[in-house]
Amino acid sequence: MRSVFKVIFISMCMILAASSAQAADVYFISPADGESTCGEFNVQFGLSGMGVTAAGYDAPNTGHHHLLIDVEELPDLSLPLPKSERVRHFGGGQTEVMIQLSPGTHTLQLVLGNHLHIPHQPLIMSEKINIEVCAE
Ligand SMILES: [Cu+2]
Repeated sequence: MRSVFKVIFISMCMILAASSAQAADVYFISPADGESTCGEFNVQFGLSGMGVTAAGYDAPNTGHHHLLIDVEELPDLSLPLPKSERVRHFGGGQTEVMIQLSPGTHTLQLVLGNHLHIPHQPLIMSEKINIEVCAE
């Protein structure tokens, strides 16, 4: 009988662990999808179910933000994310940034990466949002 309870307890722990991993979510606090903006604007990154840490620190259940700007074709997500103007790393553990983009429509997307800049598996990626930048 005791071993039955042990199995049930272990199973419940595994379910809880799995559901907490699935609960991780990355999202934009701002701007909102479809928002119009002029000039420099603030992008705030939201994360639930995990913690933010600086790149290089291998702490469980943590990662750092990557902002994808106008990225239509995702890079190989099993490798460290490349670093460019369109794939920006926030390896200092930042959760927001001021950016300026050319007038027109742009897409923004967030991807969480581990201490080696490799996206987590399963992926922790935001919806892709659209923003409209005005011509000043
Ligand atoms: Cu990175």
